[in-house]
Amino acid sequence: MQIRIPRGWEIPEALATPEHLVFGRRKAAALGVGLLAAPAAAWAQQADALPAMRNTRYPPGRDITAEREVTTFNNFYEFGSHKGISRAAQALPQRPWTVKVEGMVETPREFGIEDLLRTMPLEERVYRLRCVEAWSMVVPWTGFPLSALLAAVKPLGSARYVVFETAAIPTVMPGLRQSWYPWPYTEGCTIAEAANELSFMVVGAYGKLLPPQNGGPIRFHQPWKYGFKAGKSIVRIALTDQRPVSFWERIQPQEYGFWANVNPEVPHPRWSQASERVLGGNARVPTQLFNGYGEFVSGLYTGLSNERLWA
Ligand SMILES: Nc1nc2c(c(=O)[nH]1)N[C@H]1C(S)=C(S)[C@@H](COP(=O)(O)O)O[C@H]1N2
Ligand SMILES: [Mo]
Repeated sequence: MQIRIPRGWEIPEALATPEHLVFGRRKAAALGVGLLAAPAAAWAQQADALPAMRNTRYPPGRDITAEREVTTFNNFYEFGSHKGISRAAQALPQRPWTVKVEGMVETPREFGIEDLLRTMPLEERVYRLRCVEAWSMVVPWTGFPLSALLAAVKPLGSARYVVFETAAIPTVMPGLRQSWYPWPYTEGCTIAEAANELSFMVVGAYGKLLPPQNGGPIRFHQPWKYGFKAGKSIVRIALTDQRPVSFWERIQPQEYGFWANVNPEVPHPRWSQASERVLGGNARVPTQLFNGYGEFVSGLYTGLSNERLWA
């Protein structure tokens, strides 16, 4: 079956994002102005629209989590080490925003977020996200395959890893004052994992631009790995031949490693990973190997039995 995915530039004019409005709304929120007048609020809602065709190759097998849950229960330590950071995160300016893609590539480039929205092959994917803390959610993300971005810079044959570096802006991120954390938040994966079709750069959720608390304007997601691998608000992607040591691995290497593939049979040192609480209720469901994405990714790990693949 052919799935036709609309390109960014095929978004109907009426639904395209008037930049000043989005920015204005964020700025209003950052200033604590709160709700705009009703007609302006309706406009602002439309300004957030980011329509894209759903790719049905990855059926989630569970109900989509309510948008309200996903946008108000977050891990984003730059804004504080608790789940209630969504309001504080509105202070993160979403425009202008650039992502450098550099290191071991033929043509290093700096992309403006608007260029990515216009030129990358946007589609919607409903993915499960399993946090290492044993909660999970199901989110309709809008984005594009990481492979499409890497193709634009042409990785060198010598590159072995992809490193994701996320924003660190002290004026708007109170969490950065917790100076014992190794900021900026950094994550990474192998080139083979990056090339996997599931590796997804996320620029939207629920048919709208990605809100800052979920990592707007651009984050990463590999749904077969624990959520901490999914760096938010990315500013730099570097290709390298050195395995990166990521944020959590630096803090607590016994508990959080490089691979962090979901496995219900390998407990965290302090809790079981056998089941997970689905956001929006107290129901627990069994956790699945590779978070249920084994058919797409298990082949990445053959011959790596000496590696600690599961944490
Ligand atoms: N920059 C940054 N990215 C981050 C984190 C963070 O603290 N800072 N937390 C991670 C963790 S532990 C999880 S579970 C997911 C949560 O994403 P969500 O808030 O959209 O649910 O983001 C990940 N990405
Ligand atoms: Mo997490």
